[in-house]
Amino acid sequence: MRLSQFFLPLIKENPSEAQIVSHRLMLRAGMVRQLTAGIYNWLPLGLMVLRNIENIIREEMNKSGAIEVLMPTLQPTELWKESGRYDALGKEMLRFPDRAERELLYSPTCEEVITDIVRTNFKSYRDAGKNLYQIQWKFRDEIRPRFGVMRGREFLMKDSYSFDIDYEGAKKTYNLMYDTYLRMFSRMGLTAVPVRADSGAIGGDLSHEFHVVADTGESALYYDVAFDDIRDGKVKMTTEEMRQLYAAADEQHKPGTIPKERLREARGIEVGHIFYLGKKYSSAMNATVPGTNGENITLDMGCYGVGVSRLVGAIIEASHDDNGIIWPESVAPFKVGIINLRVGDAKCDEMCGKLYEMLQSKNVSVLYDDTNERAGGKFASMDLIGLPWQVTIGPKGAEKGMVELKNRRTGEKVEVSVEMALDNLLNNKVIYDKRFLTAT
Ligand code: 5CA
Repeated sequence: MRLSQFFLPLIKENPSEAQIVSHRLMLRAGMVRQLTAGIYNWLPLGLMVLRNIENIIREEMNKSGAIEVLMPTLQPTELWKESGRYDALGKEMLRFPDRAERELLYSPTCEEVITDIVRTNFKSYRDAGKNLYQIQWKFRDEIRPRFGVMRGREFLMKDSYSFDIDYEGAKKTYNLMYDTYLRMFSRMGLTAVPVRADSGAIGGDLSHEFHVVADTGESALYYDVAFDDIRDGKVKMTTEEMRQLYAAADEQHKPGTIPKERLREARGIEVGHIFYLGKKYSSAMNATVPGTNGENITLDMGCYGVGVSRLVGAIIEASHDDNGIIWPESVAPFKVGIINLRVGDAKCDEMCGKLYEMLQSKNVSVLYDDTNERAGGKFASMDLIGLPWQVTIGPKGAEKGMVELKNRRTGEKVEVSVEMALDNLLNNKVIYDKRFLTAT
């Protein structure tokens, strides 16, 4: 993408309405714009990150055997009367009549609809053991939408729902999701601490929240120091071992459960939440299948949510510096930014153009700053939007066929030939490996 043809409305000053760094940076980097309280437009750069996060989630869910569906954002309220939850969400649930005066609601979550799909389409115990998921917009009329996409009213969620024959099956699926979530968040460059949690209006008696540790987090976390050691690479553990460690959020914390010297307290952003639901919805809504002897089996359920749009903010909270965002490569909107320091200079234009085409032909996503802005402004913008790699080409270097390659995270810069820059970017060689640099 050429910057001159892209839609990237950057903001130089800190927007006064943003209280936390991720919200500030998302506005400044032209990723989102608020339409009205807690409801956001996603501009191209923001949408690219959102899609990348979605794809990681989709891949990991598919790997776990879950199957994707798509349910509507609007639902009839009858199903909620059947499940007994019509009043449970209060004013958070947005309801309105259609032209025939039938009451609809904008889905805050989908237990009722998916249970309805399953009860009408599962014919026998052989259909059970399935985990169905979607990535779809939700609406909750939060009293205090704040921190940008972190607590929105409209937000994107991955929600999945599993239907097993018995408790053993449901527990297995729950544990599989626990493992899947750790893998999924780690692919996004995050360390998520799973904590025992309250299941609130969703229900059930076993639930874990997955939190990204950040000072701006809305929840208080209490956890075993081992989680920090795992994050810092000091300790390796299986997820089975991790499940035995102490971790709790807010009111679930029981002081004195582990020795003081092992206890860590921090703030956390909840990016995922899994629930063992048991038969709460399946018995209320009669989701049963005939078993081997024709007996009626009420399905054993679980549900598993990920805050997809919230993750965009959470990743920025976990990965930024004073100059802007630092995208983990797995979710970056572009992998590489090319800065042409002298647009109009034949050599600069030619080198930039060649590099741009080469990278594109190898399917490396690249944003080429071919605008007439001053050098200082170009550097600041490129740092702000946080692409993992920057290649700067100016007249002096171009004369010798040299470019400057910068790693956004470490800040390290090296002057290398354009071929070597290309080799680095295509083969993921690290620029600070001095042996590699001197060998050529
Ligand atoms: N039905 C279950 C999961 S399938 C459910 O709704 N769980 S939840 O209420 O915990 O939401 C799942 C995830 O959505 C949360 O962990 C959080 O990351 C995200 N989320 C919830 N509310 C908001 C909000 N107002 N803004 C942004 N993300 C939110």
